[in-house]
Amino acid sequence: MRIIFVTSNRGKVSEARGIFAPLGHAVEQFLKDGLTPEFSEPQSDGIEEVTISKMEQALMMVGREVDENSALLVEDAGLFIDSLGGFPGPYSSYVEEKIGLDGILSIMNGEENRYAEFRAVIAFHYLGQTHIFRGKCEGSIDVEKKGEGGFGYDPIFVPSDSDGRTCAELTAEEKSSISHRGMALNKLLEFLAPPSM
Ligand code: ITT
Repeated sequence: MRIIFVTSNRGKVSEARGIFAPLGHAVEQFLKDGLTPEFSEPQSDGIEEVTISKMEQALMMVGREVDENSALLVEDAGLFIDSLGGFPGPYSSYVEEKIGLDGILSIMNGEENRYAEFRAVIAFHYLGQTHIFRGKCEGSIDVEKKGEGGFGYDPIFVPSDSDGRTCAELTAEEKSSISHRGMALNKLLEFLAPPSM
């Protein structure tokens, strides 16, 4: 199957490729006139609502390119920090752009409760129907940035299921095996090819 991932984020695309390519599904990033698309994201407390809005926009952008051998994929993700009441959550992209990881680290300076979780909601549109899958990854905010891999908040996020390394210090395979996106994409894979009994 040809999966058209409508996103401006190359990191998301390469993680999806790592999961789908071994199973023979091609993941391509949608480009309009050679450029990655930009979504207008509704101001909303729910990443599910944002994902649904992204799918509506994606369907308009991609239009006739979706045939019976193609599917559309969009995703909204966010980092929810417990001591900040779930901030930045749905505003993660904006906050990363405006204050960056250093800004989050300084807001968290001296905070003992460092619990946080990544959440992802993906929408998959195939044969005229949209299906929703969710994933989450629990962990904590480190006191400094570590690692060169991954993208976004990975250098400051330590998943509970790892050995103390940040997501940016994990290999792509290690991150996908425990990440919010990996969990949501694996649910999608099961939907496409349920394990035989
Ligand atoms: P699209 O909306 O175009 O798909 P985006 O990067 O704006 O791309 P989101 O709206 O989902 O994506 O924003 C999520 C924010 O959370 C953004 O700042 C990402 O860098 C960050 N993020 C999402 N998944 C992440 C991950 O697995 N590791 C680290 N940061 C992540």
